[in-house]
Amino acid sequence: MKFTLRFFLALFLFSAVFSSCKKTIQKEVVEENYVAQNYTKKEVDIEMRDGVKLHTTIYSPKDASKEYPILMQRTPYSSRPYGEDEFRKQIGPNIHLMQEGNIIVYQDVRGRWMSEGKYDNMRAYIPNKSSNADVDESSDTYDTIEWLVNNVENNNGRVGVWGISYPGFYATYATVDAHPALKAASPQACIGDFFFDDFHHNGAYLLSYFRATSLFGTPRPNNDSPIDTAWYTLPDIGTEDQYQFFLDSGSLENLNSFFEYETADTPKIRPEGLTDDFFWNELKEHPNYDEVWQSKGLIQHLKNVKSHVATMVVGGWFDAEDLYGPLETYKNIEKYNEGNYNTMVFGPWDHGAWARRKGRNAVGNYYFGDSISEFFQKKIETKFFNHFLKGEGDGNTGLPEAYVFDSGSKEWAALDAWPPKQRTKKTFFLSENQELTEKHKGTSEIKFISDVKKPVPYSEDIKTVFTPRKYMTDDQRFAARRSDVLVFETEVMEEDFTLAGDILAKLNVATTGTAADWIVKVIDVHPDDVETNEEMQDHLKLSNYHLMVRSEVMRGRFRNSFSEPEPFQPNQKTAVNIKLQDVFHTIKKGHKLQIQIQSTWFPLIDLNPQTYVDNIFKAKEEDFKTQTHTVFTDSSIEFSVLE
Ligand code: PG9
Repeated sequence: MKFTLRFFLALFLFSAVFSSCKKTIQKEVVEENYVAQNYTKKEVDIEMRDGVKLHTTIYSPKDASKEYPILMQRTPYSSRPYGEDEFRKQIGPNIHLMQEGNIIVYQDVRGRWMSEGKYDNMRAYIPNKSSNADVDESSDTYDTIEWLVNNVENNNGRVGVWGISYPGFYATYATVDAHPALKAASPQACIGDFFFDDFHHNGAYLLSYFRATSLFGTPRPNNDSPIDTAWYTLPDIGTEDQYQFFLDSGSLENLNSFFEYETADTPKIRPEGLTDDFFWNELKEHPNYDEVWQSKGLIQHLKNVKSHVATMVVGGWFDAEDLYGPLETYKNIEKYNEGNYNTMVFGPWDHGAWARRKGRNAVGNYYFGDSISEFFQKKIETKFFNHFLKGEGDGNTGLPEAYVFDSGSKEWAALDAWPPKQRTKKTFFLSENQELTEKHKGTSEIKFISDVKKPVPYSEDIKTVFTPRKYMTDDQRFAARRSDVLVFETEVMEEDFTLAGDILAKLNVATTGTAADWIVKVIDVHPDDVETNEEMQDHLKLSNYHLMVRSEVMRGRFRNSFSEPEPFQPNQKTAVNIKLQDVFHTIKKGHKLQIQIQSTWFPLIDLNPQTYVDNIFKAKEEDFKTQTHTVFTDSSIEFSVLE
């Protein structure tokens, strides 16, 4: 395998830096009440241009002998604790930025918690604002920054924003029509579009997000006025066995009762004309990628990010919640804003793990190494903010365009582009004897029964969770041994084979029904004698471990358009293309590359009735039918491979 010298050198240099850092980054311990000892706290209600006041908490270093930048997070999850004598245990993006001293600000976004106004889930951006009544998260951020730089003592006039997940969405939003004082933004695992992040994947509804729905769909009681305690409750399905519960529940219509507001005399305010949770309503009344979802997508508005805003987009290769968002955010800022400082950092993390300090970095059963998050916090994130907010670093951050962790070789790489320029497309074909080969060995048909009474579990370990995370690195042998999961794998790799970038599955399929979902999983099959980490418990030994590296679903009705769904014609060979999100993973010498194809993935996603109905949220029990599906072996999968 030929690497360009530059890449190899970069890899060597950064491996040396990373391994030396690994030795030096001990788990710094922060005193229990560090924040209270070193910061003062102030809570203010900042008036927006339309008069609505947003509750804002300001932590300022007690050392008033110097000026500090402002680091802000806007959040729907509360800036609590409330009360100027109540302090968070830790503030800011990481402990280094907290200990060095920065003015740290948290704000409840409009309509949430102690802020006034009407909440709007993923509030749509208003491009041509014509009056002070035209407000969105961009104008709220602008007005907030304007107030902060003019009213907070000892600030140096430079503002940074950061946030993970939904707060990451608000961090991205800050870069749109940005305030001139905004100099650095780090959207992390940032939601880009709820039709491709979190609640949907390519049109399939994530049933596993069911309980999280009420987090955003329950309006505050008491006429929507500010409140400092949680007013919503997550539905209690009464069992840990989420698979059986949802299988027994049948049609999604049978779940409505979890979201109906109590009787009229409860304190909850019924939104106009709604009998149940307005987000559950939105999900079930808008099954297609229509104006409701399109208007809320933020990626489309990243075409004019001002060059005074440096961006560092952060994500985890094994983030089950938001992968589309950070990848599309980085790529669109890069594509439409030439000359901006825009970089990305992607590591072997699940949702938000880079902000935690656990020492040992693992996702579910799979271990990637020690102090990876700590290395990111100290050597990447802190350098980024200190350069743009405090002018540190000799003229640059010293950071690469793309700081990406190879989850197969378990090493960082510093690349000058993502996806890497030194990559080529390699296409593999399926064959009836379960081979995955670069040579097409003729077209045959492989059939399997897709039984709606026995859908393929998405994991061997399905618990009732807020949102599923650990399955992203689960061993897929349990699925490989089912007759409704097709398996195709290469010979043992004779040399390292590095996947770097997106993956495109080009399936040719048919069904006896008129609707079907198609799921593709990319798997790194470990050899029987693979080295195992001595710390690992026996059940986590990696001998023949089938590590899921990437997975994705395409709800077949959306194969040609997410807005205009269409049925399958029974028994008609049909093309279904599925784009799988980027990976950076070396299939090491001695391992095998495997593909699994299936049609159910339960209850990660809802069950497709396999009979075409306009809205699956309203499917009837009789619509759910077991069907026979066919995969033609002229289907192929195209990988981006490092040269
Ligand atoms: N994107 C994450 C999420 C959104 C909605 C429901 C559940 C999770 C997050 O903001 O954490």
